[in-house]
Amino acid sequence: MRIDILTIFPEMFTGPFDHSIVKRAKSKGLAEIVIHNIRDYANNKHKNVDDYGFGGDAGMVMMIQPIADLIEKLQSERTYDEVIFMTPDGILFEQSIANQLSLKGNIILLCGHYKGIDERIREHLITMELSIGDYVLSGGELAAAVVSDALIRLIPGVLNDETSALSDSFQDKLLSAPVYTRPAEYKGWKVPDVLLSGNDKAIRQWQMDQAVDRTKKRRPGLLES
Ligand code: 6GU
Repeated sequence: MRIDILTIFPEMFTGPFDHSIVKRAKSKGLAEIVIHNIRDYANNKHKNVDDYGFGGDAGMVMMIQPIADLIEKLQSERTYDEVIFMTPDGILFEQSIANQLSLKGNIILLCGHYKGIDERIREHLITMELSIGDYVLSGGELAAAVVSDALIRLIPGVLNDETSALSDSFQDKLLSAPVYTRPAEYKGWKVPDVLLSGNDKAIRQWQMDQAVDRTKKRRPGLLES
């Protein structure tokens, strides 16, 4: 999978993709993330990427030309399955959407800023709009990093059996059961007996009960759907 991220703050992406599972996916050649600076495509003297909004509302709007030229250049080089705009008024990103998008070959993530981007970009160039939750971030960059991470760990071959995504919280609309490691007792804090019993069937049953119990208590809405 190739993810192209379009941003006016490319420096924000030095870090999030250089550790852990995403780093391994990149070094195995299973994921490629390419960061593009929208400002490099501005064809005006001052490399401006925004302008005053029509209609007199205070606030700057990201203008069409640099973004359109960048998207069109990328699309002339390869085919993209989705051109996604990261915005708080997009559809809510959740595990089922991550599962679907992880099967795609190439996607573009466009990060917005200021009051927004010229609506004509959304009308003519964007195929999907995603939000990561009902709160406002300063820009789409952190959201794009969240979405990229969630997709990349699902690419076949990225995770091994031990880290399998199948047991993730949300994969079966359940939160995960609690986990423990050695020591079996720490200053009187004990690991549940069943986990030390060696009874595999009883352990699986306990884990399922715990998952259902936690989901009922913490996220009852997940069980209704
Ligand atoms: Cl995708 N962008 C911004 N700016 N804020 C958000 C968001 C995205 N998702 C939730 N809040």
